[in-house]
This record gives sequence, structure tokens and C-alpha cells, in this order.
Amino acid sequence: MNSRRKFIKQTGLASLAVLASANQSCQEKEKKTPQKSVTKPLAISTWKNGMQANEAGWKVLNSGGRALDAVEQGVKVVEADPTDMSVGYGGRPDRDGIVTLDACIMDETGNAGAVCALENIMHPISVARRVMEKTPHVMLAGDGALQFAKEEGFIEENILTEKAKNQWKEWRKTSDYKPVINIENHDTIGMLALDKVGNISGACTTSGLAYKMHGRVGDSPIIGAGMYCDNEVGGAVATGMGELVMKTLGSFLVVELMNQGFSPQEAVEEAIQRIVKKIPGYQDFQIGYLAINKAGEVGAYSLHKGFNYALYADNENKLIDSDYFLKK
Ligand code: SD4
Repeated sequence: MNSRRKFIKQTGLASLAVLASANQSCQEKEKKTPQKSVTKPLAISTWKNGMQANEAGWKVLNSGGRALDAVEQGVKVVEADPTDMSVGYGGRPDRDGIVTLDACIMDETGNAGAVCALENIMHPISVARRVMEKTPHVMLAGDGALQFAKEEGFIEENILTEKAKNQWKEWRKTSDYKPVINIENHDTIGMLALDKVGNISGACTTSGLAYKMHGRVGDSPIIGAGMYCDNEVGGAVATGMGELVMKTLGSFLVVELMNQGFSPQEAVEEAIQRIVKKIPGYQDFQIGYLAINKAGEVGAYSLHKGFNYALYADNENKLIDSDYFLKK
């Protein structure tokens, strides 16, 4: 046998031996690892307003409803709440004084729908769901999204509250555009649910960054950036400075890491590390990720201190402070 063929044969045999032993140790591991019980149903949502989203979602989940309905019903409560100034009604406008809305939703079959730069609609998440269920598309933008919403029976209404308008007028005196970490310019609602039959869905909805440029679209309506679900693996949502999430396709990254064997906590930490490694100036912004997997395990991590989330599991709704990267 010539030496090259001999080498290939020997390395081939060696790899086979390695594979066989890896396979054996995998089988042993599987035998030894006791089957974990799955925590379900479960709902998890970003920020303090996630508490009310979870309450509404839990009603659906606890009565045996679908995770998709739970996340839609959950985030709708926050969209209609004028005190949350980063989502839907009462959301802060862009720098021209116009409230523009971004939202996306994904179901357990991997189907997805989204709207971006949508104006004058109270519930962008429900329009996103209609895009998913009634069109061959994933995303509709701006005027086209509004036209579709109206065709679907959504009513156009003014969602700019006096409070948001007055704050914007104040801001215009300086027009100083500096997104601030954790100061309540952040409150986007991202929600994930695992229902009683073990299906996962997710939703994300926002009015985006306060006083953004007109036409700016963030991560929240982008499937894979602001939210992503894979029913065989888990789901993830993001909040914070959307540009950093978009550049790293954060939610898809988290779910894919879980697909490769990471726990939800390991996956969200790695996604934050990715931003730290790749994006200069990351220290000036806040990013928070939430993740769940099929076993009902959860992960939460942010760049800075101050990110919190609501977790409804085992019949209890709790507000929890997330662990974070920048400890100094
Ligand atoms: C955006 N990610 O438009 C959103 C903002 C956000 O909490 O999450 N705020 O970039």
C-alpha cells in the first residue's frame, strides 16, 4: 500500500474508533442522565410590564390554550397601556413626533409574521399575526402594513398621548439624541410561552427608540433579531439597543446555540459575549436577552445592570433581576 493510502486508512480507522467511543459515551450519558421533568406551562416576558403580560398569557396557558394565543394576549395588554412609553398606545414618537410601531410573532410550526414602521394602530402584534396567517409574506412595512391592517378591520386611531407629545416637545428644545441605558426609554415587551402540550411561541412589540429618525426600524420586528422560536429547541427575545442585536442576529443566535447543546442561560451569556467581542462601544448601550427551552428551563442576561423580567411558572408570577456582564 502506498504511504498516502496507508495514512488515509490509518486516520480513517482512528476516526472510526474515536466516533465509536464518543457514541458509546453518549449512550452511557443518556442512560445515566435521569429524565428531567418539564416545567410547563410557562411564560416569560421582558421588564416589569412583563408581569401584566404574563398574567394575561397565563389565563390562556392555564386553561390549556395555545402558546401563540398566550403571547398575543399577553403583549396586547402592554400595547394598550399608555403608561408603558416604549410600546403601542402611549409610546414615545420618533424625532418628527410620529409614533411608529414594530412587532413580530412566531408560532410552533415556525410560521412568522411581522410589521414595521406601522402608524396609528393600537395592536401591531395582532396585525403581525394576520400577516403570518393570511398572507404569503413574513413582513409588511409602513403604508402597506397600515393598508393591510385596515383591510383586516383594524381601526386607525391616534396613539400619541398628550404625555408623550409633551415630552417630545421638551426634547425638541435640544434635540439631543442620546439613547440612555436603562433610563425608562426601554420597555419593549418580548414574551415567550411554553404551553401545556409543550409548544413554544414568541412575540415582540415596541414603538422603538424614543426620538429615532423617521423610518428607523429596530430589531424587534426582525425574525431572528428581536425574537426567534424553534419548536424543537426553544425561543429567545431581545430588548435594548436594536442595532447591536441586529448586527449579531441575537435571538437566532441564542436559539441556535441551544440547538448545539447550550442551556438557555449559557446561550444568552454567549450572545452577550458576541456583542462584546464584535461591537466597539457596546458599553454605551443596554441589551437584554431572555430564552427558554423545551424543558422549560430559562435564561436571562444583559450587558448592564438593571434588566429585569417576569417569569410565570409553577402557578407563580415573579419579577426577577437578570444577571449581567459589566460588573464594574
Ligand atoms: C429597538 N429593541 O427598537 C428596541 C427597543 C427596546 O427596550 O427594546 N427597548 O431597538
